[in-house]
Amino acid sequence: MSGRTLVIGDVHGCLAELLALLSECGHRPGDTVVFTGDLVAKGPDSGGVVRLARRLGALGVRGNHDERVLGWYRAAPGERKRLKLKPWHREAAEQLRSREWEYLAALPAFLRLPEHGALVVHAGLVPGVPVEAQREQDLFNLRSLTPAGAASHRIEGGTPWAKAWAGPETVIFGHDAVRGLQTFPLAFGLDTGCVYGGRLTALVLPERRLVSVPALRR
Ligand SMILES: [Mn+2]
Repeated sequence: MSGRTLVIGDVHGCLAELLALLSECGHRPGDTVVFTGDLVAKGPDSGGVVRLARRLGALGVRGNHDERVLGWYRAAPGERKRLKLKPWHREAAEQLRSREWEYLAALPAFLRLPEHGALVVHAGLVPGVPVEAQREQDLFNLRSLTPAGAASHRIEGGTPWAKAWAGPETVIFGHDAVRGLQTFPLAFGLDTGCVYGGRLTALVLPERRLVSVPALRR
């Protein structure tokens, strides 16, 4: 029997909850773990999360917070001070060592899981636009479509982009902790706000079963 694929929403340095979720899923050798991005920042142990992801050989995509922290990594030492990182980005950057940086930097902006007819992105896709032609800023930040059909990174004044997604792939994404779990026939939003005291959620493929664990702190 071939292994399963566990797609996991925004971890944000919540290592203890990630370990609990893997256990709750019955994670075993042969399973493929995939992250929807924002592995780091805001939570307590970004370094531990990336170390575990690397050790598991996990796949995944970069999120907007991963990008912010990677911006510091990619900058020349003399430019770093001028980036004015937020404290939670600086703290994450201080927790990463070279192998973890390399792992995070190598994550793509989108990932196809052809065996599941699925596509993983951190935030979203503008319906009707091929993934290769999407703007990176939308892949990392999209939340809504305005009534005129424009991409919006906000919640207010728009509807979830995933509601308008007509395939053909099933898209699995994170990023929208305010809306929380989103389940549409062809799109699953898995950011259930663990770092804000919500839950950490996985979608188990091929059976499309949702598994989640509560945050350990508020
Ligand atoms: Mn995000």
